[in-house]
Amino acid sequence: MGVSKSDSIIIVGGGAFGLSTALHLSQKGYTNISVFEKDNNIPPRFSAANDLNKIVRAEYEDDFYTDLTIKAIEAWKTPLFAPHFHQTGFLHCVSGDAPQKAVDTLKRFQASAESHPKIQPHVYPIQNADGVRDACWQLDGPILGWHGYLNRFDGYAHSANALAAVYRATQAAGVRFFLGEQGAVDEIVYDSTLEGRKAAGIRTKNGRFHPSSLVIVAAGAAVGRLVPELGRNVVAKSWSVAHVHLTDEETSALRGIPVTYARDLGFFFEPDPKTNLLKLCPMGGGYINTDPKTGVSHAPESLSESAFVPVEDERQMRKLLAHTLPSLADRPLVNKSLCWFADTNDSDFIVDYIPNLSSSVIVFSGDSGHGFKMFPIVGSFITDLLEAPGTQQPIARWRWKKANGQAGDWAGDVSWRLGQSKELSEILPPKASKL
Ligand code: FSA
Repeated sequence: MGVSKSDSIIIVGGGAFGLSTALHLSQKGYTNISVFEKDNNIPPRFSAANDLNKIVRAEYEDDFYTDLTIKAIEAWKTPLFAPHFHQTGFLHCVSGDAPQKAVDTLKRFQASAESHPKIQPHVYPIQNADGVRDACWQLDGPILGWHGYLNRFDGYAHSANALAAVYRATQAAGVRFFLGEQGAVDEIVYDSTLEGRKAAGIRTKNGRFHPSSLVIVAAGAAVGRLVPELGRNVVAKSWSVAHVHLTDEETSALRGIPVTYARDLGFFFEPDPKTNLLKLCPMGGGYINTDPKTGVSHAPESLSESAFVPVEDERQMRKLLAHTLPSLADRPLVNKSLCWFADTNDSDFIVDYIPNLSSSVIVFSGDSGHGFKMFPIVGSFITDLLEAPGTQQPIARWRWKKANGQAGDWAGDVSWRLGQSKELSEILPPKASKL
């Protein structure tokens, strides 16, 4: 049982989970790896990680993910990843208007950071606006009622550049890449033999069949189309992203600021020195795109449908700037988009074989908006699964779950989010579909 080092392994998806899997498989000596990606470029435009940056926050309400992130941060400091990791700190607060839920969540994160021996020495409690200014003098707004903590152990990663680096490294290691028309996977092809049903390989949209011993589906928010068995266990969900375009001087003045987050408003990052873009995200319950026929949410096929942010999110991002960097609060917001993730109701990843297919298909999904920080190590979850005794994922929380009937709106129940999910159709501006 199990794949041998020379068996053909197909990875569907050239985003964060797919590329990291290719890297870890090749490092473990697997020699016959192919990545299929529907975009004609890596980083793919469909990948949530094709982005300027993502928060790398170690402290969780749950030590399991805290410990994993500490491992990931160690790996972020190694030569392949270090150029893309910026340990600027994480200023984690609530504003004076925050609802109790946000305050309670902040307290749990702070308690986690302050109780972990590796993180605690880097944590500085912040009582008020003066404390925020002490932590980051550039924040010259009123910072009304802000309190929380600064964690210097955390920071952010330049996610698009990190993907590009791993793409180059895996190509150099002999991983084959099928991109664009060659790489758009239409279906997993199954064979029924005397021993049972089993994947024989994949078929691309241009009609070509590629045989393989193992198919790993790392297709992010698009997983549901290839693996309908998941039902509503993975919900394609999106959050707004926008940027302010700064001058060279403004970028330089903001160099080194921590990732700044008021849990009730949203967050922003140090501006990128190459593009002078400062990325902003509002807090919210996210947006889903439920197919009325199946009840399952998928990311829209066309990128233009996601090339906007709802007005209320724009208002909230401006409020965040008015609190912190008021000179930017009325600037144009550029490169607006909805960033699609694969969400699960417990925010746990799914790293497991699809049952009853003789261990021939693995689903690797459910990033739930906190997967990218694990990029340097996330592919090792697959090599660990391949090497685990038997065919069951030893980590219970990452196992395949029976498809349940739960709708996609559990945002209100997830402790680290505020607000309910809305349907994309409710927020779509009339012109977006014509872009
Ligand atoms: O692990 C992290 O701190 C990243 S959270 C970023 C975020 O935008 C969430 O704020 C949001 O609620 C959703 O989960 C998507 O990811």
